Amino acid sequence: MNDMRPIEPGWDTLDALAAVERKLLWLASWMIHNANHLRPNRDGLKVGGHQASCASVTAIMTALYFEILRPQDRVAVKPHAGPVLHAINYLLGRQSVEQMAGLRRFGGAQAYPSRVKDGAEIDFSTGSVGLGVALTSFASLMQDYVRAHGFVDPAAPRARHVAIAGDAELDEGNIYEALLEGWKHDVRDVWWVVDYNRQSLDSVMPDRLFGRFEGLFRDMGWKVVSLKYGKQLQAAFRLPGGASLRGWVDECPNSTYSALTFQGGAAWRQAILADMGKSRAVRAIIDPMSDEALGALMTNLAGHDLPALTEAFRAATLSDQPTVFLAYTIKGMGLPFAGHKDNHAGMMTVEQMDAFRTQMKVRPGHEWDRFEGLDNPKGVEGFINSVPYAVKLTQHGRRLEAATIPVPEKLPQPRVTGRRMSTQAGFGEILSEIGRAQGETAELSKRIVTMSPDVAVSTNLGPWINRRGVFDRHTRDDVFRDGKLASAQRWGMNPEGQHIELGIAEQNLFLLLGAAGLSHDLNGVRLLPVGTVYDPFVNRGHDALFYACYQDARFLLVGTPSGITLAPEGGQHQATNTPALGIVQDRLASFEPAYCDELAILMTHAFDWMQRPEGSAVWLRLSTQVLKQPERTLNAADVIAGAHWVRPPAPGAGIAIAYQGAVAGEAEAAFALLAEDVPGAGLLAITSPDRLYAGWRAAQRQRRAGEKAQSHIEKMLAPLAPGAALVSVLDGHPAAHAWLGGVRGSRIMALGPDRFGQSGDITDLYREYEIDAAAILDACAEALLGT
Ligand SMILES: Cc1ncc(C[n+]2csc(CCOP(=O)(O)OP(=O)(O)O)c2C)c(N)n1
Ligand SMILES: [Mg+2]
Repeated sequence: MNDMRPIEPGWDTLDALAAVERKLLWLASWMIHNANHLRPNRDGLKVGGHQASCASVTAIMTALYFEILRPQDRVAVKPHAGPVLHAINYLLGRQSVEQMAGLRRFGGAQAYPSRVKDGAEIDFSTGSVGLGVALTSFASLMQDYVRAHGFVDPAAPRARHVAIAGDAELDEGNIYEALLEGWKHDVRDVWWVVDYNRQSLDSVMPDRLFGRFEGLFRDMGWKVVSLKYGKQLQAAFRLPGGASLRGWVDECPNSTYSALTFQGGAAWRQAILADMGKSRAVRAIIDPMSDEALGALMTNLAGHDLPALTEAFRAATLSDQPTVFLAYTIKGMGLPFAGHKDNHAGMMTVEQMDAFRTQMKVRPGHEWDRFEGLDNPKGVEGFINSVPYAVKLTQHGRRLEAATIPVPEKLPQPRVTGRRMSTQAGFGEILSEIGRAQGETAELSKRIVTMSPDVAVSTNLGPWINRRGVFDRHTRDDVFRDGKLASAQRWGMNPEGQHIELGIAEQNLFLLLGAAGLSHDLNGVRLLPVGTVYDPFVNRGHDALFYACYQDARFLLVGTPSGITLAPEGGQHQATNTPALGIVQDRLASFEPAYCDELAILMTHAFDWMQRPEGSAVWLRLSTQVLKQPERTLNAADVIAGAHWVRPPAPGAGIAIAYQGAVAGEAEAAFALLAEDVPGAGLLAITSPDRLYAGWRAAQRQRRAGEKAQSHIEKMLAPLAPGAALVSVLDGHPAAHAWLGGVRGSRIMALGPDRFGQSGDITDLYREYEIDAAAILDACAEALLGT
């Protein structure tokens, strides 16, 4: 027991924890009840909430938050236990009644914990099951990273990264990808506490699963702590006849156990007697018990047993080995639908809530009072005020602060003018130059951390890695280099390395980018994470990318190569949807430069934008298409805003060609011919349909609010005649550009592959998918003729 806590005589920590548990169960249930029954409902839609899922995990969260966790620890809470987390923060004085009463309402507490919308007390957002759990492992890896690089005070206590997981989350494949990657990186200080209620949304889980989980985790180097029976049941098992009783419960199928729990003590008695009625010893245990006491005994699982939970957690704090706790629980514990298989979204009726209120000794009108109905309110208050976890980390609560890293106005870059090269090669060269860590870029260089799912070499990260090394907690030699075997890659691994190697699991890339991209908040250390991936395989990790953006993680994603321009590679490597994804993804600014001068501007911008409070993550879509690099001076602001004129149109011009990315050469060739017939025509380079669209929407909003505003695309297109023709082209689905026609009512011909690609050379593929110079010219003719 923690002797330091001010507990009154005759009252110990466990009493206080039990009171807190009771309060949390009440508050979480009431929050959901209030949202569904007591607020006006304007649209007739069920508001929802998960009282059973909350009840299932209340004791676990009580033990963790009020006894075990320390301020530096970071926690991902299963999404549908959000109300318990809000109630915890309320008891700790960090959540308001208004927010709780506003659960699931616009501006109120979010349905599922959200860093961005709920604020500084939420360490990790959750919602898409499985991802929050896995994120803890990557956050722990990043803790090792910032410590190994000397970015934090070595004396500062290490954080434990804890996921409070639903058992159905273990069905998500990304969990196992993360386990494997975590094993490779020898992660530590991770706990996954599984609320093992053996129920998901639809059903009760097969019994045989349990053994599988244990084995899987052990194989990955984890410690497995099975928390099955509470102290009361353990004591009963020690009595004569106890072994038979234990054998019976052990063998009891999950579905029968759930059903008996729902039915209660009499049903338990009947079932036990039916199987073991002849055993005098068993009868000696159960006969003297009331139905209620028997029901309580049989449902005394360790996941609801504060002594068992605190004991196990405390023991585990002695080691940094990753540990999974399989805590047996009952979904809906303590509520009328405990154990019922349909209880996932089940809710107490008004009558049931009234009875529950009486049971909790809460007076009507005092439902939100922090200590209402508790036998020892002063004692509980004193206890809560001494909770170790509750120490604020900064004036912003749990959110740390990190200074921004200065970004030079111009990044060091190789001379590209006149060279024939691709944006992918340009990216590799610029990063490699930064990797020299000289002059103005010294600090920037130190804060960049790169990562890639087994495509570091093929996305041109190699030269950077040669300079900066591969990160590993342990120093590992480069056998090839030591053996003097020729290789372009000189990759020893050591704690100073700045590239994190990942296996081919794109979800892991995005989870790691997510964790690294929150390092300023979580570790108080500003990092500039850069992840590379083949552009089509962004799709493979898209939910985790979405998740990283939802948390407002800051990183630079480089998708390369992309589109049908990776021609012979063909097949499923050609994704046309990524430019559209870049437009629709919130908190991700997406760009596609055609030339390396644009790329350099955009990389500089990205490192700055990632660090701004109003900024976001950045996505660069690059290509292996080799283009002769132009000699010119660009207006950086235009490139960043999303478009610049390569050949401005004559005032009142009737047509312009707009291109994006790798098809620049085709557009230029078509333009040269067009300009012979239509001398005033314009050629527009689009570097970001995403920024253009966002800017257009913002200007519309401003104008609706009565302000004067002109977006960048409106400004760019202004010289054209009203109703002028626009021909746009990109190596991606043309929907990314089709909206441009709406800006000034232009007739638009939007070109781009809208079918699955295939192998071929660029000439054949551009012709087949109608993005070559001839197709662009045809579209110009069509647009001008107006047919
Ligand atoms: C990726 C994803 N798929 C589906 C859902 C919908 N969903 C929410 S909770 C849930 C089941 C959760 O079961 P479990 O994790 O065992 O939690 P419990 O409520 O039993 O504690 C599902 C399928 C989701 N949130 N995320
Ligand atoms: Mg479950």
